[in-house]
Amino acid sequence: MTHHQVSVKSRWQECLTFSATGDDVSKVISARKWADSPAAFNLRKWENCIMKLKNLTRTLIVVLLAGLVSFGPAVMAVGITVKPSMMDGWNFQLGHLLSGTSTATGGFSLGPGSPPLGAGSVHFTTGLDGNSYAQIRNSDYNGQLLSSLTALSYDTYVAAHHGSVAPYIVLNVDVNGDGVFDPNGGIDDLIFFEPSYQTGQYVPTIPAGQTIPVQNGPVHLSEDATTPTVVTQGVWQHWDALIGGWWSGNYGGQGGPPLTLLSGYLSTLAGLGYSTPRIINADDCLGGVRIISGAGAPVWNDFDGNVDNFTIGINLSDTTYDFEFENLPIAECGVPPQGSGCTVTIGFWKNHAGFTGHNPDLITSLLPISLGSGGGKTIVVTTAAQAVALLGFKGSNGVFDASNGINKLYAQLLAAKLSIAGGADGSAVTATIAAADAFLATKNSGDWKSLSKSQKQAVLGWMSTLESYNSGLIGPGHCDQ
Ligand SMILES: [Ca+2]
Ligand SMILES: [Ca+2]
Repeated sequence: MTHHQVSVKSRWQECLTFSATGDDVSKVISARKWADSPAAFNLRKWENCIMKLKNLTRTLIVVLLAGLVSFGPAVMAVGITVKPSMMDGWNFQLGHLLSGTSTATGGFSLGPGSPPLGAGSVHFTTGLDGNSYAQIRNSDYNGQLLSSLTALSYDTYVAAHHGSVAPYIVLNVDVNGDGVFDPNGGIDDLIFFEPSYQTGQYVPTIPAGQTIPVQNGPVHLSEDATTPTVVTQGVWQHWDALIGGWWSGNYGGQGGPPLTLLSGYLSTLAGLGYSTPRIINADDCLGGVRIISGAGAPVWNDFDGNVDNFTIGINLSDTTYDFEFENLPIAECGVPPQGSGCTVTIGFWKNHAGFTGHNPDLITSLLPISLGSGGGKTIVVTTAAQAVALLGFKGSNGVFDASNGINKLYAQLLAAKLSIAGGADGSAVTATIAAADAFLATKNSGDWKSLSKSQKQAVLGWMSTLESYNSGLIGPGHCDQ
């Protein structure tokens, strides 16, 4: 590890020679707040310095993730695995640009291919309507100065797209630093780093004269032959947003280019008297650091892609997020993950099947699930849509009837099995499930009216026990508690 530390020190010495202020890291960092004293600091040299440090930082992260502890005196690097049971400040959000019905999905998947870290990644699809969007947002960076960013990078994989789009980064910016986020008031802002614009071909810039580096070049024609691009389908690509081209929602962008470097953006804002723009959350669930796909038909129609290896550095303290698949439902913001062993009700599952505007599909990854112990009239649930129908008392014949006890048993049994598949302890209902499954192997919704009184009581008894389990009265407890 010693040579890493030496390397860090030597790189720091390089940076320090560019510093007008002195001999330790904190002074260099404070010097980067160049907007406060621009005459005292050479920004371009600082950026070159940071770029060199970034390469070293990446090396340190790899070492750290390999299980070896190696901290230099200045650069700190931490690796965090993000998965349903440990979201670590991240939340998914699905929606639609024009407040329509979202066809997007967001979650974790294995692969595709060999992700840059681990075995899995965040998976986004937009569906038929490319104005839909799926994003994952982190709320741990609220209040951080944009000028304190010393790393910002990630990897994308595009399985299907039109033209050249790939998952992009959005930062919520509190331009006037008043702690209130008001992008629609014309002062606060959203800024966008989009891989599709990293071709080096977008001129002029704002302010004029900036050089936006080509990333993942050379520029080539997109797979559908419509667009000069650096985004390539079917491979993992690394993007460095810290040195890349951004566009601003309120300060010169046109829903896309003209582009600016982050340093140029800070310069633009400083020229307007805003010297301390900060990252800001929209609320606790809607973090100010965002990775998103969609929100722009038609180029985002039918998009399918992934994100992994997101690194954000604040004052040379880097955090790298490794997104990983886990066969567990993804918690809503503020709700404990079901992977902790809790249960949820049929209503929760109906609203987390991918058909409501803002919630991800938590069901499909838990299927197939059998209602019945096999053969005969056993139902095998293989799709989220089929699950929603059964959870909604439509029974084996697809006809809504909440007075049919077997329909109600299907709903409670399926909800219980989904919770158990998601990690909840099912021992409190093992016997109930076995009895219900044996019964449902030979009976379905059409048999309800012909059942004997004792058979109906048995069905309603199983249903009631499973309802108690799903609502947390028995078993491991409901996830809201
Ligand atoms: Ca503000
Ligand atoms: Ca990963």
